[in-house]
Amino acid sequence: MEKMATRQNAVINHPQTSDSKRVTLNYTQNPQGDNLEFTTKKGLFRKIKARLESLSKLPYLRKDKNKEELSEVLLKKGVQRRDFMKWAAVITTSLGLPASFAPLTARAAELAGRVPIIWLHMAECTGCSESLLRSEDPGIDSIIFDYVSMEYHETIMAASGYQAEKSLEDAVKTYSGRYIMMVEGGIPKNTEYFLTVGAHGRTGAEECRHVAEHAAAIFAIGTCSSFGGVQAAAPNPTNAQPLTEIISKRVINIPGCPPSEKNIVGALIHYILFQELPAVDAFNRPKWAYGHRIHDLCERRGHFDAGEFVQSFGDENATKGFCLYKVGCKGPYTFNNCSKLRFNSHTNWPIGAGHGCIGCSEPNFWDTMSPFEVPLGNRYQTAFSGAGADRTADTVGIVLLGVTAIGIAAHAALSGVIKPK
Ligand code: FSX
Ligand code: SF4
Ligand code: F3S
Repeated sequence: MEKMATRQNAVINHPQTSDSKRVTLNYTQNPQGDNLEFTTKKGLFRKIKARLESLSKLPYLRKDKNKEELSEVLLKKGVQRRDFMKWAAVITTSLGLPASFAPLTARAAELAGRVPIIWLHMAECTGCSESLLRSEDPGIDSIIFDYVSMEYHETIMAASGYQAEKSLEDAVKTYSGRYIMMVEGGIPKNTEYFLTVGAHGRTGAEECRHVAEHAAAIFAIGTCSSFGGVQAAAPNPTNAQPLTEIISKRVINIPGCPPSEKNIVGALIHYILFQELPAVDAFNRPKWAYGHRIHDLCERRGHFDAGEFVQSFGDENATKGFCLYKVGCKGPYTFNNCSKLRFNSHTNWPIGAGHGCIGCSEPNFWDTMSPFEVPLGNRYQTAFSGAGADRTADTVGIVLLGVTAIGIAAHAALSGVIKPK
């Protein structure tokens, strides 16, 4: 806890843009959990460039595809270089890097075919994979994910049964110590009856432990592997657990049900750029993606502050785009970047579409945030045992947050009286 506090207190500055100043990357840490510091912005730029150059000397790994460069693949899909660079600029700023680093981000994406990934499926709906692999009108994120060296992924691989097990073993052996492990889904613990995988019926937990042992970095993709997810909701009949309860190595959580494709690809790009894990919040979520509250960057926030609320779905206030708090929006208790990055090629996001945030990137949201179309309001203290999900990425101000939550409830209740429907 003390370590966590020290780490978080040290995270203050955004990267400096002046070349003469030290650069503290508040979104990147070394394996010991210290924030990375560089003498200058140029020094950081050079370091990343050198890393990418050495990565470029490694062989391109994909055996099943011809050795096209990413630029060619993008062009074939109708993506112009200019659009690719725009994408790189968005990812660069999302990662908390200076805008001038966009060419490095683009280069990292081009080198993604040299980084082996093993993706395991546990108990889930495959929505996380879907988030990336949508076949209709794939965005740049999807194309890049199609371009990486995915050595094992049950949804998209041709092999099955013994052959699939062999593929997994081959990948673990060949890329031991080098591959990125991505896990989707909750994992039943201490049971041999739920979630057995493959021809030999290995349990999901056994498979995770085995693959984690030789992984260079481990990402829990989605709320299920980050926090247990829907199958861990009460009464959790299969004793589904997050990945952190199954393995002892450090896990970076990329929650969301499903997580946005930008957060998944961003996690990969961050790792390629730094070969370090990102700075995380109290729930092991990268701060670059989960450092802001939905409520604070919401396009309807002005209506919340003005006390203008949708009272029921389909009412006149809904047509005016008023705040969704009273129809259950959990944006005040949820940390994610959906309002900025949006979904479906940046077209929209849940609140934009007219439904409140259901808190899908928060731990145990199925239990703590439901019923989804009813405000937490006074249930807040009981729902979170007074601990408060409404914490910032850096601090857990229980008292302050309790007041905030009550303030929200009171504000909403009062404005309902004062403002005409
Ligand atoms: Fe589904 Fe993934 Fe939700 Fe879980 O996403 S979208 S149930 S987070 O593990 O497939
Ligand atoms: Fe946006 Fe929800 Fe906050 Fe209203 S309560 S401002 S809809 S996040
Ligand atoms: Fe999930 Fe809320 Fe975003 S429901 S997708 S965190 S708006």
